[in-house]
Amino acid sequence: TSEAACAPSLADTGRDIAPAADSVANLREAILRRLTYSVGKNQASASEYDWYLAVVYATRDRIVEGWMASTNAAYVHGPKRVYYLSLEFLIGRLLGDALNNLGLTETMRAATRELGVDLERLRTLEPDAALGNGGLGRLAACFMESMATLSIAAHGYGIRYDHGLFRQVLKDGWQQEYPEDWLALGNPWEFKRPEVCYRIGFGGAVEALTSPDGATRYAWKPAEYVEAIAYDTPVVGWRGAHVNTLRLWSARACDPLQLDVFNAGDYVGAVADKMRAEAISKVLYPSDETPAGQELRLRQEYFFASASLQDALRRHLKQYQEVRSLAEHVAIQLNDTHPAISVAELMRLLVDVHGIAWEEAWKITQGTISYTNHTLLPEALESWPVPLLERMLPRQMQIIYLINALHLDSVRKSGHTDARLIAAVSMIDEHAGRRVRMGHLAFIGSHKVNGVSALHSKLLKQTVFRDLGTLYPDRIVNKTNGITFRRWLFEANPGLTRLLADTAGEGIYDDPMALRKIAPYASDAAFVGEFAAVKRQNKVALAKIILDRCHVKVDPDVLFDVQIKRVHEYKRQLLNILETVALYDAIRAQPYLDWVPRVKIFAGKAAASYHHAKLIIKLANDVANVINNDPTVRGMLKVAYLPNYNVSLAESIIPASDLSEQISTAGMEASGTGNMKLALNGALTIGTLDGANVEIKQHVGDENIFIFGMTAEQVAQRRGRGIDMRETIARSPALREVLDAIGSGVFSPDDPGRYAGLVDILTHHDHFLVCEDFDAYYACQREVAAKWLDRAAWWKASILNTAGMGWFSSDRTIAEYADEIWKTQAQKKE
Ligand code: RUG
Repeated sequence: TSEAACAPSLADTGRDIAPAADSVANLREAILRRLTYSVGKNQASASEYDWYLAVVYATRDRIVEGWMASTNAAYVHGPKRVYYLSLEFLIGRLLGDALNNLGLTETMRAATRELGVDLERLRTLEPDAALGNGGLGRLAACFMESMATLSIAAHGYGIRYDHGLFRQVLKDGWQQEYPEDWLALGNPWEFKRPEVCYRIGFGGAVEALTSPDGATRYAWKPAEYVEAIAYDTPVVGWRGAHVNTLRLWSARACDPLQLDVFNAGDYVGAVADKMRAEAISKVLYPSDETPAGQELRLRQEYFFASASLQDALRRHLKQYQEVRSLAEHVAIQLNDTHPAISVAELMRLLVDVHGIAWEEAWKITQGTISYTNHTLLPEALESWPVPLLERMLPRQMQIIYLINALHLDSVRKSGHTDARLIAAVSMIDEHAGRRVRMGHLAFIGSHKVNGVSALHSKLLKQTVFRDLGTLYPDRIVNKTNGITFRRWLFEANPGLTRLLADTAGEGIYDDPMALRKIAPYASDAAFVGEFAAVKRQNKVALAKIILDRCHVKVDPDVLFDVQIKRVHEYKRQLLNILETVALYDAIRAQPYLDWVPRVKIFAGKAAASYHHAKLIIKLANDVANVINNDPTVRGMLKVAYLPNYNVSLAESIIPASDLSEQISTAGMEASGTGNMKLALNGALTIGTLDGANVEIKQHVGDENIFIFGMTAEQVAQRRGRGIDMRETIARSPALREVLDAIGSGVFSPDDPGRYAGLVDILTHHDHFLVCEDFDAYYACQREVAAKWLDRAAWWKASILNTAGMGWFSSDRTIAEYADEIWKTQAQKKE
């Protein structure tokens, strides 16, 4: 397909970054053996997909021994183990990653060439493993790779969804969702472990049992059981030195069917229980920062938390023969509130199953668990109705009540009796029907709670966890997110990687801070020329993808202005669209001016139920239609909305970007990680002082980033004055004109009223302050254009972005977690 033809080439460095001992002949023979004995084909009859399978198996074989060695060494040397519990892992493709980390890319390329197959084409046959919605899931995938790279004995635990994030199709500009089927042809990376199987209970009742010594024990008798079956994927670190496991759980009914019902002729009824059980791992919830609010979601959360904890305890018992020392040897990280039920479940397992006294079990739980918060948005902070928890997880609800009672007792004992404070720190929210605040449960059950950027962690202390933070002042810490440079630089941008290594030395492969060494070349004409040539080559490749998928022809020499992320009001794609329309108006009004030609590139999915976000996608496409077909703009401005944004598409867009749009309402984006990937690849950021933008500014230098708009404090103040924007709009003729045009149907002649509601919201209830920031943003975009015209200044800033981004390696982030939260070190050599 043309998709294959347009994909960036696999670590096309001309040499293996981390050369391995394997020879081309060895690999060629290994592929052929796998083709014959695992795929069951000969060379003459093998399809491209058969070759792909054979190549993956041959690659995987080179990981497995290291995997076993790492696993054994963890038992022998006993480093503290880390369990990373995440409902999402947004992995993408694995072949390029594995080859790159093993140092086998070029050897494999040569081996496949000798067999008459093209490695690039094979690579594009791999479906993206999209078991996540966005930044949170991608962060988990980067962390897995960094933990392996740093030789930390870690397991990732999550759910093996049959269907990951939906496939987005744009039909007449409207988002349509289709199920994605990444497992349709099997998954050659994973190992099914049918023997690793846990029974997960739901519903039923709790029985109090009094033992002969008079003590009361509680036994949960679930009404229903579902089995959790493990599937393991090895995660190989940089240079292949250490391999960890990503263990994903699949749900299976205890009985495949009800035979009596089947024999009575009710074939559908006979498998109803099986369907209900297996629905748990059917689909990833397509929500990002919006509450799913579904019972099935809670079943998913408990299912994977319980299976993972049972598995961790089993491993601990095997190694240490008792559970009391758990906190000494195990760190469990909760990735967001989704696994927060783990606090109650670990208590249940320790107290009810392993017979540990409550106080000791609580110490163990708190000592073991820590929690990462990823959002301040109130609607994304999970809470579950008490009656639902009571019905689905009755023993866990009892435990939550008891944890809460003891917690509130200790609050009162420490002298805090104020009713407002007690209500605020209680795990039970009494406001709108009784609900359990899962963030509070995670906070109280953890020894450390972290935010994901300096600003976010500061705001956590001031807002959602203000009162809890005051009671436990040492608990909240910051761990600014990071990205793995192996995927987001070495693999996604091999041309740039080669240039950086040639200039700054091979040290950049192991020490991201060594990127600083290219700073002195930021004005060196020869280096700038090569840097620009790499960018141009990447832009040519992206232009092909845009032509192919959007039918928009773009000139690779224009400014590529990129906003790629989930579509959400707080991320303010709308602000970008309004500016696009204002620029369109300005170009038409004064066509003779020296406009900087640019293409606005958008990509991103909206949650299926988020109608407003879907309307924003439609607006971007409507605006694109009008502008791209208007001869008066003469290519000065184009708009392209690339459908079905995923990890692989990001790998093509990011190396080709000139300008990175990070324009969220200040205080609302916890961190962002796309901002880091783009800046690392030399895009200049236009952004607000939000999330990790603040730290990116510190690292790349104030003069190499475009900052505009209100700060988080100013946002709070502005909202305090109300969010009616009529006066603001009245002061801005450009904004008025844009809103009039959109609201009156200039971009939707087929349905002139389509955007009347949207404009009405912006005018009267502009919670995300799009209007208030509009003028500053428009002005800042003109500064961008001015800088673009000064080519030397632009390239200097671009190079200094790449040079300054070393700190944002996820290796640094993971090292901080290991030191300050998990208290673990690299595992000794296998
Ligand atoms: O929105 C946040 C991003 O700012 C952040 O970079 C990412 C990783 O920390 O997590 C995102 N996020 C938050 N995704 N889902 C949530 C809901 O809590």
